[in-house]
Amino acid sequence: MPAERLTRGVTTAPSTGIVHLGLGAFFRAFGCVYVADAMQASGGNWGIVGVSLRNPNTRDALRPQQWAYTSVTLAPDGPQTRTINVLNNVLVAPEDPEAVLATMADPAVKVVSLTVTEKGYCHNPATGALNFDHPDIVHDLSHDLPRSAPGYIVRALQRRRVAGVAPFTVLTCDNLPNNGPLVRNIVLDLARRIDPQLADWIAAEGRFPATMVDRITPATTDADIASVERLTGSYDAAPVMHEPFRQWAVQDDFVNGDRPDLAAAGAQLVDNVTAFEDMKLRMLNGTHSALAYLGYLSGHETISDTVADPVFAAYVRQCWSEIIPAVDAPDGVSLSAYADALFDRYSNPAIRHRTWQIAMDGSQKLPQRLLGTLRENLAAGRDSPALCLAVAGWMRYVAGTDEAGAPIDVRDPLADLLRDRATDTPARTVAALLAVPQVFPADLATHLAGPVTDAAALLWSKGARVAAHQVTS
Ligand code: CS2
Repeated sequence: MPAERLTRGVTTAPSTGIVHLGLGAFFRAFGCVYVADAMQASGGNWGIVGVSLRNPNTRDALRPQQWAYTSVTLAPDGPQTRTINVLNNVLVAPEDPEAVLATMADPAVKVVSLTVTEKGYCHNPATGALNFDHPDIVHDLSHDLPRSAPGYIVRALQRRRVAGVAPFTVLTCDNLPNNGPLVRNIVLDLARRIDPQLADWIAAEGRFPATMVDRITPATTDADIASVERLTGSYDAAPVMHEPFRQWAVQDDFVNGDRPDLAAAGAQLVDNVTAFEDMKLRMLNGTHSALAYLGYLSGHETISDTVADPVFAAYVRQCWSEIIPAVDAPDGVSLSAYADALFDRYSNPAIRHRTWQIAMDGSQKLPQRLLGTLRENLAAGRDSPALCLAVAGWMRYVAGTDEAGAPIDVRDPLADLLRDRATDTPARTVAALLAVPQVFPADLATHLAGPVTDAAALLWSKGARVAAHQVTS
């Protein structure tokens, strides 16, 4: 007999205080759980309306469940499940942009949070500035009903200003450096082209706290859906699977101080998030990307499979030894203990986090994950052979063929351009890819040319696994 469908049942929905743009598995496994815990501890009207900016899949899966879903904590000693009941609705932006704007303009909404991935900010990753040539931005400049996340924020703030309503706080939860100031600049750039007075109002009244978000959340698979049905006895079309660990550092700067009691849920409300962000982006996301490219090229399907290979276990520790000198630890944090904890998290065999998933969108990720560290190491005269190999690994990967000659399904907004630039020899491929200004500022490219060409020569001739072994001292 088929299991019954999960539903919210008699649980009443909290009224809406948050709109979330980009409702993927990560935010449902992370922000929604913090908000559920905050409301359980301290109450408040912080129900969430999720917005999908692209496809209707999440809405269609969750609607028959009255927006309830299962969060599954994948501990090494077995899973734990919990029903999350903080969503009030899911809107699909391309189907009904007016409904999205009307909800964002509702005075009851105090916070608009975002996980739209790096590329969703429509900016130039190498400079952080809004890309006015981006097709969605070109569209949003001349239409009241937008397409892009920055467009939705600006047009909704425009409605609030006209109605005499205070702005909402924009709470970015993407893995970008200085994510609060970054999204503030992008929003102000766009607003200024639409209406300079609107931009002035946003600059004066708006708030854009920076955040550091952390919870490893692989994409949900059909096998996960079947296992949740076995565990809970109910069918859930869209559960989320995640590790036990979670960390959220949030700059405590909200319009009128209006926010859920995130501290009661275990978040760190701090004045300055930069040290947390740099540590996490460089030490976690930087090594995630390094392991993703080299692990994939070596035939490893997941991060836990990759670090179970002793060559890559040593390689990732070599990466941390190159990264740590370029990170200022947050007060009271030991970076070597942080690295040890990351190694344990990566090794969790219950987490099937595919190298292919993390390898996605590398052109948008490399600057903040690897290139900032490399820039500082170069300036300080420190060699970074393992990190240069990671950059070469990305180049080999985006060239589009694996070491056995099979095609790679490269997902990246610049995929075509990158594949076309990759050529016959490693040296020429490195030169052509270092000349992509969206990824490599020209001065950095000049300094990286030598060490990345050496790493590429090793990688192309010996393969990723042997190369990783050779750069590990
Ligand atoms: C990963 C991140 O997919 C990726 O690029 O590096 O999603 C990572 O799992 C999270 O940032 C962990 O907090």
